[in-house]
Amino acid sequence: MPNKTDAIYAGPLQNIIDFQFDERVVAVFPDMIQRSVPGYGMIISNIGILAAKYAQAGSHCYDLGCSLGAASLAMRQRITAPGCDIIAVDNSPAMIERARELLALDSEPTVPVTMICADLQDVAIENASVVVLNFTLQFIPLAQRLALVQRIFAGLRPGGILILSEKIAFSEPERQHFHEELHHDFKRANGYSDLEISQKRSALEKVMIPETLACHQKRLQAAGFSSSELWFQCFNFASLVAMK
Ligand code: GEK
Repeated sequence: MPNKTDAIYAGPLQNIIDFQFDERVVAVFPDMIQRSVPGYGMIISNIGILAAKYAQAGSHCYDLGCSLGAASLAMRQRITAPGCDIIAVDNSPAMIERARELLALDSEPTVPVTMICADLQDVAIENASVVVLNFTLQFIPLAQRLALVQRIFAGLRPGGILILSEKIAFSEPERQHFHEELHHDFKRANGYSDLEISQKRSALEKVMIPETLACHQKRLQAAGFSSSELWFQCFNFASLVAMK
């Protein structure tokens, strides 16, 4: 399947239904995420670098909400610790089906990757050294986020890390406006029209809930993480690495 250009919200829509990770999104996903998330490619390659540093021999590395497995593939290329494997989870059957096809194209399999189609809430996290939530926590209901981060903390070995990337919100309206406008400029510069930007925003409104950096950091601390470092931010997109 060639990588198609995202035009899902290009025409005027009568009814904007809640965003879903279905076949239509899967077909355009690499294009959609590159043109929508500032620094996406850089974040993916640095997840590989972080995983190479923190993956411990004989441990599991998790990619929760893996979509097409970009972070798993980056980790797989870089991890050298012996006896590691990668467990990639997504609850969209269309995503996992395509992710498995892409994984099979990787001609030199090194670290084994298991792709699981499941709700990440139902997957045990154990003997982990690296856990990746790359733009996934924002889709988990607010009330369930602390328990999930606590479960990740409990499943990590000492010295293990959680890489948490999210679209973020700002409590001060002027800062929110500043970053949001720049993000829209980024999308316009990547060829999205104002109509596409506004229709996609409506589709995501109820399913993707961004929080402030302070809120994420407080939750990580409450879950037990000894520190969390902001290692990437561009406009309203950020990535933290939290250490156990
Ligand atoms: C990347 N990490 O390219 N259980 C499992 N998967 C879920 C759940 C859930 N409860 N909720 C949402 N997802 C990827 C990008 S995309 C981010 C992540 C975006 C999955 C959902 O099916 C989708 O594939 C992914 O989380 C979010 O590095 O598109 O903005």
